[in-house]
Order: sequence, then C-alpha cells, then structure tokens
Amino acid sequence: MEKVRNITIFSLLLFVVATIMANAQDIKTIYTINSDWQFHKGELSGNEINKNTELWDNVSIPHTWNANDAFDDTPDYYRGVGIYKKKLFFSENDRNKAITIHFEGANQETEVIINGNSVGKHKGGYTFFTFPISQNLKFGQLNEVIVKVTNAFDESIPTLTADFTFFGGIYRDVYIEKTNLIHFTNTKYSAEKVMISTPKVEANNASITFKGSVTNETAAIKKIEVIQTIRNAEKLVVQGIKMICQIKANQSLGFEQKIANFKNPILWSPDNPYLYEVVSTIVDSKTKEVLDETVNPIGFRSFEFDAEKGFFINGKHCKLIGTNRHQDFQGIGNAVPDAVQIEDVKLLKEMGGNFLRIAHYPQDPVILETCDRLGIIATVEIPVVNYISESKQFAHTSIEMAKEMVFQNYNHPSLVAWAYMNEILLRPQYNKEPEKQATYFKSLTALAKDIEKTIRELDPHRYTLIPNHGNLKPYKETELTDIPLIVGWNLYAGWYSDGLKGFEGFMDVHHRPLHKPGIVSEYGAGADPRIRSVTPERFDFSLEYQVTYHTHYLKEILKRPFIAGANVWNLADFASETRHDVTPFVNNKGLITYDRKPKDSYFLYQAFLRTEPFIAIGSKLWDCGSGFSDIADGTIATQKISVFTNQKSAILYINGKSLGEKVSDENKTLIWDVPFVNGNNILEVVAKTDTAENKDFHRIKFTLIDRNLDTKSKPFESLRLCLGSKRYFMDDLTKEIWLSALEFTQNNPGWGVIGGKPFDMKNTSRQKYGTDQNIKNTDNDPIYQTAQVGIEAVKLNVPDGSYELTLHFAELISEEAKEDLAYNLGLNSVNEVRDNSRVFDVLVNMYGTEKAVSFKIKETVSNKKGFTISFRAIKGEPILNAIEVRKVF
Ligand code: GCB
Ligand code: CA
Repeated sequence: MEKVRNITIFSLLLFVVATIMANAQDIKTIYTINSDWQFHKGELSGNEINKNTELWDNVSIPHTWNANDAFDDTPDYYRGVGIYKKKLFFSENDRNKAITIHFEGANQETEVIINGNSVGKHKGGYTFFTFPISQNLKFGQLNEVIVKVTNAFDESIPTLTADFTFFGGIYRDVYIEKTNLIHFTNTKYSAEKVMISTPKVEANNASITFKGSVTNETAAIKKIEVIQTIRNAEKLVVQGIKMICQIKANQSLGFEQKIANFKNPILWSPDNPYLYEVVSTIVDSKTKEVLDETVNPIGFRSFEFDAEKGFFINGKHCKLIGTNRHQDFQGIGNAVPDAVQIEDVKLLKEMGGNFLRIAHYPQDPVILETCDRLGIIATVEIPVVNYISESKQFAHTSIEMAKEMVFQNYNHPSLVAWAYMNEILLRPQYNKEPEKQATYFKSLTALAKDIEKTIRELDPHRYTLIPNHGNLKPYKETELTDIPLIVGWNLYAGWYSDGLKGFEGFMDVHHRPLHKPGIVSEYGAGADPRIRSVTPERFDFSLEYQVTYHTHYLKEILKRPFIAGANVWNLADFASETRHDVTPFVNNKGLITYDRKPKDSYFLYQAFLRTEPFIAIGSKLWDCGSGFSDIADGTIATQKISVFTNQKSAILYINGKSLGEKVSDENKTLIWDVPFVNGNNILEVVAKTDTAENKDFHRIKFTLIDRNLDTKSKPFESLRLCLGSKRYFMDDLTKEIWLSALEFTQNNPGWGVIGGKPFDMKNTSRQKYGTDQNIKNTDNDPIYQTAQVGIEAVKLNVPDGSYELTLHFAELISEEAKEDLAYNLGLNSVNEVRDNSRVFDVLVNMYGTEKAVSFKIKETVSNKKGFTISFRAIKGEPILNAIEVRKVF
C-alpha cells in the first residue's frame, strides 16, 4: 500500500517535471541572471575591464552602490559610473532561439555590451528595457556581458531634483528570455507582449481587445494561429478567440483581436479582486506546436471619477484612501528584493487602504501585480518632478518615458490613471527674469500637452493626473489644471505651515472653480519612531503629532465626497539624502518605519478603514518607557496610552488591573492615564461588542525615575535629560530613554536646570524649539538638536557615591546666525567659525557647528551635596544640549 502510494506520487512528480521541461524547451525560457556579477565603481579602460584584478567586487543583483554613502555625514553621494560584468553560457541549442536580455530597472543610464559589442542603451532609472542579443552571442561557450550604468546628473533625463535619493546601480531583476524564432514581438518600449483592454464592462457583458505583434525570425514564410484563451480563477477555460495568419520571413505582423461578448464576467473590485487570466499563444498552423506563450491577468471593471461625487467602480461609489510609496528600504537603498515590495502592498491592504499612488516613478512589476491581486486601485507616474529643463532632449526623454510607462503597465486592472509632473511649479525657474520665465512656462505647458496627448492616444481607457502643490494660481495660469483629467493636490497645512484647518480650507475653495475630479495626492507629517511627546506640535517629529495630523486630515477627507481619493505621503519612511530633520537623510513621513514597523498613525488608519473588528495599543515601537514619578507617590509614573479601535468601547488593564472602560468617539482613539510602575508593565486592552471581542497586548519595560533622586524607595541608577526640549527620545541601540529636563524649582527640588532659555531657530514657519539641522558625528541627532542657551547651572541632588557624568554639546545656529555665517564664510572660514564659538568654564571650546561633542567625567559625590554643574560665560552664552548621569557605585 505504502509503496503504491509512493510510486503514484513519484510518477506524478515526474509528470510535473516533465511538463515544466517540455514547456521550457518547447515554448520559452525566462530566468534571472542576478547572481555572480563583478562590479567596479568608477570608469575603467578596456584593458582594466578585461583584467581580473582586485578592481572588482563580487555582487549580486539587486544592487546599488549608494547603500552607505547616501546616509553618511558627508554631503552628496556617488553619482557616476558603475560597471558590472559577468560570464554567461549559451549552448549550441540556443542557436535557434530568439534571445533577449531584460532589465526591470537600472538607475539611470545604461549601456549593455556583449562580447565587445554594444547591444543597446537606455535612458531613465525606473522603466524596463529589453535588448535582443542573439546576434551577439557565441554558442557552446561563455559570453562576456558588461553593463555600464551611471546615475550622474543628466539634464536630459527626469528626475532632475527631488526629495528622494537617486541610488545608482542595477537595482532590479535582470532576465534572459529565450523564445522560438517565431514569437510575440519585443518592442522598443519593452511593452507587454499582448496589450489587453476591456473597453466595455457591464454586469452581464464585457468586451475585450487584444493587441500585439508576432515576429518571424526564420527564413521561411509561416502560417500561424494567434489564440487568446481566457481562464477563470479556477483555471478553467471560459472563452477564447483565434486568428490565422501568414508571416513572411524576417517580418513582424501586428494583430488586433476582439471578444465582443464576454458573458457574465465576475467583476474586479477592491472588495473582490477577481482575476481571470489570458493565455496568449502562437501556434504553428500545420503542426499545432505552441511556438510562444504569454500569460496576463485580466480583471473586468468599469470606473469613473466624478468632480462632485468622487470615484465609482462598477457603478458603485468607492472612497479611495491609501498612500504613496517609494521603493527603498533601510540598509539596502533601492536594491530591494521582490518579497519586501510585495509585503509593502500587503501592509497597505492590511491598513484598510484601497489606493496606491506609485510615486514618483514606475516601480518593480511586482507592485502592480500585487495591486491586481489584492484589489488596490493604483496610479503610476513618470519622474518629472519639481522642474523641467527646456531642452528638446528632456522633452524627448519625458515622452519616451511616458510611452514606456503606458506600454509596460497597460494590462493591470488595478491601474486607473497615468500621472506626470509632480509639483512642477513649486520652485519656478527664473523668478527674477520675467521674460525667461514666460518662455519657461510656455515650454512647460507645451510639454504637459505633449505628454497628455501621448498618453491618451496610447490609452483612451484610463484617466490622467497632474499632482500640484497647494497653490492654484500658477497651475491655473499655465493650464496645468486644465490639461489632465484629474487634478491632484499635495497639501501639507499643519506641517510645513501652521494650522491644520488650512487643508479643508484649501480644498473647499479650490475644487469648485476647476470642475474637475480631484484627489489629495499627498498629505503627511514627519514622525521619528524614536520620538514621543506629551505636548505634540508641528515639526517635533513625534509619533503623537503625526497622529494628530492624520486624525484631522482623514476626518475631513472622509466628509467630502468631492475628494475622490487621498494618498498619505508616505507608506514608509524613505531616503532623501539632502534632508536633515531628526533622522538625517531620511524623509520620515511614513506611516511605517524605514524597516516597515507600524507607527501609531498606521493603527489610526486601521481603526478608521478596516471593516472587521480592530483594536491596537499605540506606542508599540516603544517596548521600553521612562518617566518621573508622580509627585505624591514615588512608585508610580502616570503617562497616557492611546488605543486605536473601530469598536464602540474597550477596557484597558495594567498588570491585570482594570483602568476602566472608555467609549470611542469620532477619532477612534481611546486614551487612558496609565500608572506605570518600575519594571515590566503588561497592558491588555479588551473591546467588547455584540458580535466580536478583540484584544491587544503590549509589554513595556519601564524605568521609573523618582523626582527625589536621593530616596530609599527607588535607589538612583541613572538619568538622561535633553535640555530645551519637550520630547522623549529613545536610543535605538541602548534602549535608553532621554527625558526633557525641567526647571529647578520649589516644585521640582531634586534636580533641574537653572537659567537660560531653550534654543530657538527663530524660524517661525517650522519647529518651535531646537533645530532641524543634521548633527554630525552622531545618529542620535535629537539629543543634540535642542539646548538650553545661557544656562547657569544644572543641579542633580543624587545620593553620595561614585558617578559618571556625561555632558553633550553641539553648537546650534539660528536661521539668522546662519545667514551671517554663510555670509562670513570667506577665505579664512576657519577663523570665522572660531569667532563664532563659545567659551565657557573649563568645559568646552567648540570648533565648527552642528557637531556632537561629548565629555564623560568621573566624579564622586559626598556630604549629600549632589552635583552642581555651573556654567561661567567667558565669551558668548554658555549652552548645554543634554546631560547623562550614571551611578557607578
Ligand atoms: C512633496 C513632494 C514629495 C516630498 C514631500 C515632502 O510635496 O511631492 O516628493 O517628499 O512633499 O515630504 O516634503
Ligand atoms: Ca523584481
């Protein structure tokens, strides 16, 4: 019995293997050649390329050469040439094949050289490209492939500038494809092999159009059949269509096939992303041999954007809420494996999102594949961002990119709009030269019209979109609000400017005069996972302010039907080399962190958008906590904990003790005052409804600090304080928490700061305290980004003992002083900076600015005197950014 079963399984296996082999040999083979490349950063002479010297590193693809230098304190990152090489074997059997090399993306200009001959060049960092290589191969032996890539600035290639890092390299999969000599045509734009559209979709009837071309590379005329077979999700054939034609030797022949009546299609929608598949085959008429085959998803849906009522899919209203997405990931730049990318779309789906703006450039093919599968409505765009260059070449590259984008992504049912020109008038060129500016605007309008026309001709079935920044006038004047079918707004009121209400104010005033469907293509606020605040405010980068911001926006968006959709900026944190802020080189407006952990705002969206019961305790990124004891009782520190839920009410427990029931309101956030004790605190929240009960847990290891530092009930261990700050900061590495220092007062007699005031950027448009500049020589920038200026002393009434006391300094410069400094920095800049330095006490004489400097001092405290660290000004006002004290024994 056992034996028979084994044999059955075995023969079944054999059968499967045999079919794969048969497919592989008879129809076509596609495989990646990602492994085992050699790489050299920089130019090389022909001689050096050929020599196998120490000039080369072993790498595998996906690869970027900027994974490290885009995150160091030295401005800029390598933007130049990188050379890849590899040996590839092709057998004698491959002689009778049509062979191509296919790149999913290399940033940003690429040339491929095989056995010494250039087989093709490609401009642009985000679209696919394919080169036929059969003519350049040697069979039965090894072939040398050299790929030269450069990410150097090129005025003829979008993107020129943007708020993201242009990581260089072959950062997406590379494939070899071998087909028979009769095959679906490889077009210049690396288009889908068969372009499929569904011009009509109704509840019980749909039409389908298939367009493509067949190439005959043989020396004989051939009679073939082009067959389109539609299979349902169960892989059963439901309908098909066939045409017979003759192709002359060495020619290509276009085809267009139509199914006018596809009966009772199961419709595709975000709630039910039902996919059929189209198997397109080329069959030899005589022998019935399948010569080529390509498979595509097909989803039947109709959709419409209405200026007043929003978005409709299959006639049903559907509010589109989701995010934007960049393609990079912590530690690896844009060289991200497919699995991570797929996970991003899943995270969006799990958030309850149904909308993805693939910004600011086309991404890996797995993104749209996953959108199709999960039911995420998507838009995709070409990377024309911030401004254009007026050259013919730039316009040409932009149009070519638009064509590539449409041809390469045409078959995805999830895709509803093509976009271009992000915030193109944010920093208009030639502000002081009106004539030049007028010409520039003309070129801009002309280019927009050309791109629009190109896209609409290629795809009359989808919408077009231009995302603008929050200023109607210039966009109206340059017709950029008239040209596309949908207008997008990127709005940051309450982040880059004061006042959250500015958002709805803008939308309410602006949508009517346009008579156009509108979406909020971006809105967002920064949040560093290491920063929390009990007094959240704009530009403090706290997790809490991000929640405040999104609660406001989301509610206003949901209220307004004319806002068809909205995309949070951004799904995840992403690299932007020129950024400073609290996490230099990273834009931290993600709802999830750079390594894809949910911030509180992500839970907020889940509470608002998910339909099944949902509850989550906030501040999950903080599995440790710290705080000062309540004044009355040295054993408890009361702090707020938020719970995000779509349930009516819930009870929060700490270490098994109920903190009472809270009833949910329109913010879908419940907040309890939680009495934390030193050590482990187990939080449990339980929501009860008629139908469902759900729970969440979170464990916080809390370090309680008694306000009285010298007490028996809680022996003093250590204390970390940031001055001039209202934030809590968690050191990722040590899990130590930095609290904001208080003033030394009668109410706070154990310790505190005497004299001075918080450092202020004097830049009213941004943060109210501290600086957003990069602090060099540290990853813990927030510790140094705030300071007390003019400080007289810090008092720490710690018990007698032996201590390590660390003082942290960084010279911060206000916006005003910066201008001075920049102005002053002449030939003798070193002296100038010295002149700007402060001198106080014995402590420090700082050279340079925005650099972290720390001193660790060993000290003994005796006679119950505690520490008094005094600052005596010698030149300028003394400052202190942070202080740390640890009892040794
Ligand atoms: C924008 C841009 C985007 C930026 C974002 C920001 O409007 O379109 O590229 O990253 O703002 O965070 O400032
Ligand atoms: Ca890929």
